[in-house]
Amino acid sequence: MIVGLGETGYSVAKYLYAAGIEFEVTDSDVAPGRLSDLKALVPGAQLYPLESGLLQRADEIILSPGVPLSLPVLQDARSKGITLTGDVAMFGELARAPIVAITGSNGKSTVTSMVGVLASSQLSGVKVAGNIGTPCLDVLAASASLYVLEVSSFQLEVATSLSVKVAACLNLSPDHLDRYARVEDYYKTKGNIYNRCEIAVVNRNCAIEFDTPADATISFGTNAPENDTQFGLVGAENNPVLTQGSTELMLAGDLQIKGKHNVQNALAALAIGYAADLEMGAMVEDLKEFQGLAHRCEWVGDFSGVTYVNDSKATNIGASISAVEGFAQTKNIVLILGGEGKGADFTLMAQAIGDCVKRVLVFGRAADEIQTALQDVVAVQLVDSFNAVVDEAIGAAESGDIVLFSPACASFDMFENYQVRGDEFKRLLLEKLS
Ligand code: UMA
Ligand code: ADP
Repeated sequence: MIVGLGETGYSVAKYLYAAGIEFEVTDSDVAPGRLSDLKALVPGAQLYPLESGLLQRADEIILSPGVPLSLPVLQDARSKGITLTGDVAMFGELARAPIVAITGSNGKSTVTSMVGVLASSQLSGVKVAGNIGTPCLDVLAASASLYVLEVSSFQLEVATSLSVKVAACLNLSPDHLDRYARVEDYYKTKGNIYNRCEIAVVNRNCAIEFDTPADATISFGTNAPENDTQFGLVGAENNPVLTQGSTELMLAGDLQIKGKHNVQNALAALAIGYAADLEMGAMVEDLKEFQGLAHRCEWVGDFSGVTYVNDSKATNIGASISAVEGFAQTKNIVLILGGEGKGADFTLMAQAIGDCVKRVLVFGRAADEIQTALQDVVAVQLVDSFNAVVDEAIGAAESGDIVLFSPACASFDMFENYQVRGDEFKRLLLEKLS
């Protein structure tokens, strides 16, 4: 039984159909995104409503990540002994090439892409997939040499015994509090990445420690490394050297992607690549060329001395704090926040906002909540449409400032996803400024 017919559900359907395994599909929406594709794939395919009687007839239930395990219909099925699984867990059973699995609250897509690029320049048959956008079963191939998977906490709820060569949790900060009762539950779920790994890559600066293999744990962090199993930073704070043990690898300033968080992402990618047996010299040279991904602190343009940055992928407060900190030393910031708040505590942003943010513009469903949380530390202006928020930002910024769209919220209250939101931000800006 496939539950949820989005990208994951459709990918699972394609896999099962090709393997000749019978399945049914259920979704709480009557017209889910991939219904016409399913009907084209399987003549006569039916979509069923998500209800208990149906689920209890299943041999196995394959959940889409957006479907919470806590749904009573799923708990009922589990209590009847029916196995609940997901595409990542299935993939782990089926893959014949080593897997590198990357999770964390922020930086997953950046580091996954980096590792994909570094590995692809040294090996043929590297496949990059998972939460980054391509469901993992879509890249399952006999010719694969290495799988680099971005894995979300939602996927790790059911992928509790994923066998991987290298597992990494990049960092942890609060997110998805509309799904988890306590932030500790979210952190604990992230730790499932290490349950069956050969080599663990951990962040030395992360406050949460997981149980990882004592003789096969490699770490990265912002302090100096003590031995060859540690990656870290030495030298000047504004342009440190990325280092493994006592071996200097590269200057942070030689990276194309900017901000302290991206230096950490680069360290993580090198540590993961090292654990996956990639050659260090070639990795360092390739990393220097890495351009970064759209919607992650993406430079949109400079107009009348004002720099405009699209960070639409910042969908939680930890991401936006790191974006603000990345620009804090050089610019006055006009910060745009808002969208679907997912239960976050926005007062946690107050300290980072400090003196460097001159004005905050808020929009979307969480606007009131954010205004209440931050109005004692900064001027906060509530704006009632996305179009108007762009106008207000242009009006508020003076030469030398930066307009930073780093919303700290999910996009689903107003947009299909963060890409559509970021594209709309860029479109409106260019329309108004060029
Ligand atoms: N659905 C139900 N009942 C529910 C909830 C959802 O039936 O209670 C149905 C919806 O009606 C819809 C389908 O499930 O038809 C959607 O499934 P989904 O939400 O799992 O989304 P997919 O299209 O399968 O995409 C998922 C990931 N989405 C989520 O985890 C929410 C994608 O990550 C991922 O790229 C894709 O699988 C491939 O692995 C997106 C994401 O937002 C980018 N991830 C979160 C994040 O990064 O913060 C975790
Ligand atoms: P994810 O896939 O985990 O959402 P991305 O690589 O897409 O992460 O980056 C999303 C946003 O998170 C970026 O736009 C940036 O604001 C922030 N970010 C990226 N890397 C880090 C990091 N290592 N620590 C904190 N924030 C980060």
